[in-house]
Amino acid sequence: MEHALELAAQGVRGANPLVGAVVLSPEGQVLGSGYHRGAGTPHAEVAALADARSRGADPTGGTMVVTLEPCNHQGRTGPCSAAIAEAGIRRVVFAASDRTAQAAGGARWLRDRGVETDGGLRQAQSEHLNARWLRATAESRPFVTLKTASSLDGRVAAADGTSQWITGNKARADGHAIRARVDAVLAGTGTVLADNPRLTARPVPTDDAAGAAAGSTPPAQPLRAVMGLRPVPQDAAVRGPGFLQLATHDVPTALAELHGRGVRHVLVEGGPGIAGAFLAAGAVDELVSYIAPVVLGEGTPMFPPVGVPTLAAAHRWIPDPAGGGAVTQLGPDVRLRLRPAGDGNDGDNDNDGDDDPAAAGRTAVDRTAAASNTSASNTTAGMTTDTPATPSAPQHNQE
Ligand code: AOF
Ligand code: ZN
Repeated sequence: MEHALELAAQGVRGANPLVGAVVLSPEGQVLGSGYHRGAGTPHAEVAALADARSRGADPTGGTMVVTLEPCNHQGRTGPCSAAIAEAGIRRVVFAASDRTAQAAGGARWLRDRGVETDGGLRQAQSEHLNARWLRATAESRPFVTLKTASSLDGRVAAADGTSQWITGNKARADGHAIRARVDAVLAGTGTVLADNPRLTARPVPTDDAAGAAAGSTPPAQPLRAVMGLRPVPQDAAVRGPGFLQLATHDVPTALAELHGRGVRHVLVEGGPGIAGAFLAAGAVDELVSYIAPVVLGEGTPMFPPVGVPTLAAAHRWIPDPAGGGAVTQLGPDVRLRLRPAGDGNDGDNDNDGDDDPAAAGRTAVDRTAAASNTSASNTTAGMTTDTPATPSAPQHNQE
């Protein structure tokens, strides 16, 4: 199970949880292993069975060790429960139960067919790994990835408002690759009015083979959601099939509407007002921050005031190694992948050294109190406005 958990962490965060699986022979030898690589790709159990077969191994009579109870539903892929039964697996050991309405019940289904099942082994680690996914699921809202692209000094536009391009091609290509695997991309009306972005996923030419390969197939297109009350011009580039306006300033309302349309992973990318609103609402599950080695000195900051009057109230983040590393160099730029601290998902006991004692003692409630302290002066990017502190400035270096 420890190995399955390590495998799980190689997956990419989003609509689905991180799940890893190992198939053992009746004698306890590893026959194959796998992990889930994101929504629409094979589930961990199916990947592990395929791995075993590709090595010429027969899983009949063996044991499936998996970090999540096998799903019992036909979703984007088939039910793992049936795949496990068909493979002749005799025993399933899993960590956490699947409590989603759609996929739950796999262990029972297997038991009813004579497969021995044991749940709860390393359950806390599995749930810790997927803490924010579990939270988003429990709140019936999409998993939220916030993307920022800034200068070294945290600015998304120069003093004159120019913002294209702070980061280089590789970082931009990476951002487009995220767009291609989310269900929706969200920006504020301010960004749409200032920058007229398309918000589509497009191949960005880079000079390496991976970039060329990515450019050979048209990427899947996310919904394009624009949040805010100001009208989106009829000739805005974001319009067309797949466009929707979320006519609200309230983050939970916007997320509920997206969820109702089947969105399970939303990429929030602009501008600072929207970023601040999601942060203040505690609704950022993952932060992907591209940082360019550029100093601007002045210009639009990536976040507006977010209710942090003192260091102890800071929004703290923890490097997230899932999906291939918390820190990645992309050409001249750096990508940080971070998960929020202080939300009940730290204070962990996984010995990965990522516990943050300062953040662990601070709760979301403390932060809410800090936010309301400054909201009287209307400097916080709360849920009552989507306009950043500098509404006339372009808000993001995006297309
Ligand atoms: C598993 N193994 O590796 C994962 C599971 O839409 P789908 O078909 O991709 O199903 C997604 C749901 O299946 C997800 O919400 C969660 O309940 C479960 N994820 N289950 O047996 C896996 N990723
Ligand atoms: Zn499954």
